Amino acid sequence: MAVHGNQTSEITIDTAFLTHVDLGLNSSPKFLSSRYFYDEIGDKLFVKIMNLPEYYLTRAEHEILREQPNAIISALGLDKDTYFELIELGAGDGTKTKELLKPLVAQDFKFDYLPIDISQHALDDLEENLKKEIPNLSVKTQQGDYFGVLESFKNSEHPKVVLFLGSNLGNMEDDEAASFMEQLSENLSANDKLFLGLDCIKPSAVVLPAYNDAQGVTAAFNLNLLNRINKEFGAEFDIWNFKHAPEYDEQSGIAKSFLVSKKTQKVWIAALDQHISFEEGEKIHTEISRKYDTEILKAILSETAMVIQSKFTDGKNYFADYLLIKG
Ligand code: AVI
Repeated sequence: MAVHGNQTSEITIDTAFLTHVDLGLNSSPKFLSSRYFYDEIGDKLFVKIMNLPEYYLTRAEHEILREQPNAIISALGLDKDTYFELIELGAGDGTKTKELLKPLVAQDFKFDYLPIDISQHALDDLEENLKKEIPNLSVKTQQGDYFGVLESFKNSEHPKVVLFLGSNLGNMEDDEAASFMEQLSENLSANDKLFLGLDCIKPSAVVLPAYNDAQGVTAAFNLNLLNRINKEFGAEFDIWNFKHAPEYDEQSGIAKSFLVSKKTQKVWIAALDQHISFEEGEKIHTEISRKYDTEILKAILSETAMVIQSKFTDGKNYFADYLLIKG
């Protein structure tokens, strides 16, 4: 939808996001999805998060890929004479993936690397970087949403290895994760593989600081959602009137992030032509970061044709990359 603010400027409104804000802030309890964290500022804050001392996830998974590439390659059971497609869901900056790509190229495997991302900009940066670092790698970027692109490969007769790293599955509620895995499985053929990175259940003393760092970067990441609503929908959130509040339940392995209203207040959202009321201490649930163990993963996979073949962990057992095979 295009809204003409005046004769010279045109603002495009993300209607799906606006509908979500309307639904989430008019619900009780209030919620907003972490899917909307990732605007230009959110992307930059997430890169900072990945380098924070408290955010162990990226380093732990990088260690697995850096220390065990040959064990992973041999578990993939690839035949050197058979071409395969190496598909990555969510391109990122490729830092971790390069640990696999380099030995695959050096060992003369026949494959194309097909990173899928919604952002063409992210894909262009990745492609340029890979050209410099691994000149013999064949990269075919795929812009679009995961399932749209996977659907287009569905009938390819080539074996596929799909990478879904970074515990991104953890940002889904369990029912959503289960239907995501069902859909993924339906787009694969028998013997195709999925290499799935998941953060493991562990004590609160390790998990909570990762979502509540001393420098306040994660707080800024969470609060940026309100800034986004201000910019895109003419809202008047004063972010100083909200605070970032993460919680973690060791028993279930579920971390949740909230924005908590510091006082009773009403906030105007112009694009909704509405005031939203907050009580003092009222929470907006903004993110789930589920931690896994093998039993939980098995439950998520129960309606799919995917089975766990092997598991790779870092030295501290903080993170696990599971190799799944479609039966
Ligand atoms: C992208 N995702 C796996 C991150 C996580 O750990 O849930 C997003 C994040 N949220 C706060 N810090 C990092």
